[in-house]
Amino acid sequence: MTTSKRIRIAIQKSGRLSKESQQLLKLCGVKFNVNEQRLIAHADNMPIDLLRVRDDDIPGLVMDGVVDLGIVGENVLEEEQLDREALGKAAEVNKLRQLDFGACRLSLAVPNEVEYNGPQSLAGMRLATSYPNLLRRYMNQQGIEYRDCMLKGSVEVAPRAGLADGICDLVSTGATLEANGLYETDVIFRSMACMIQSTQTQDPAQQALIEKLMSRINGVIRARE
Ligand code: PRT
Ligand code: ZN
Repeated sequence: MTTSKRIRIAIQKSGRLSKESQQLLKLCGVKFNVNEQRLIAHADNMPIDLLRVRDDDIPGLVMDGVVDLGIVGENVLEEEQLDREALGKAAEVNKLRQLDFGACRLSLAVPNEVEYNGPQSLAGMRLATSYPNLLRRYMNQQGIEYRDCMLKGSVEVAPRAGLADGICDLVSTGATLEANGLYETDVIFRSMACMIQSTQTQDPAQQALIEKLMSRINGVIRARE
């Protein structure tokens, strides 16, 4: 694997995807050491640089061609695509494959005391979310009017705090909903981590390296199945 131009891969700096993203690359033979203070980690044995950023920044960095590859949740990717489409901005990426970690679902949930008889029960509610575009798409498909309340964090406490009637948030085990006296009513999006590529990669050596890396990723994931 030799090429003059290094490829850049954006991964989550710290959070639910960071360990597994790093581990996957290491299992593919990419040797690097992460310095917690540094944004960039250079691989020693391949022309690959890792860019460690907030997960929300990853789709945009790939869409703008700032980095070649990114590992991000499909939820974050889809939300950013809808956001950019609404603004008429470039939103194209090549989704190379779904990965085998980061499983979660984006769901609607309401307080235990609220009765739910189908999506119409949510009509007129104020819903707290960090995913306004995915929420809007679902509610429009269902033909339900609602109001939103944008929160980047602490979404699950919004109903108890009197900020919202229900929420639209990520769920994996359901423990957070339960701890906050909420129950899940509608699953609106199912998500895994995925590998995305910029549509702007042109250098054939870089493309060859990306293909080699993806074939190793396929092998690692197949072996774990
Ligand atoms: O700092 P940065 O912006 O990079 O990180 P972040 O805080 O935005 O994201 P992070 O690390 O929480 O999640 C990164 C990605 O992991 C998400 O975008 C999803 O693709 C994926 N993922 C998988 C999850 C979960 N599972 C998950 N359970 N992301 C968040 N959660 C949260 C959820 O928001 C809720 O607060 O966990 C809680 C619910 O979990 P359960 O198990 O109690 O249901
Ligand atoms: Zn984030």
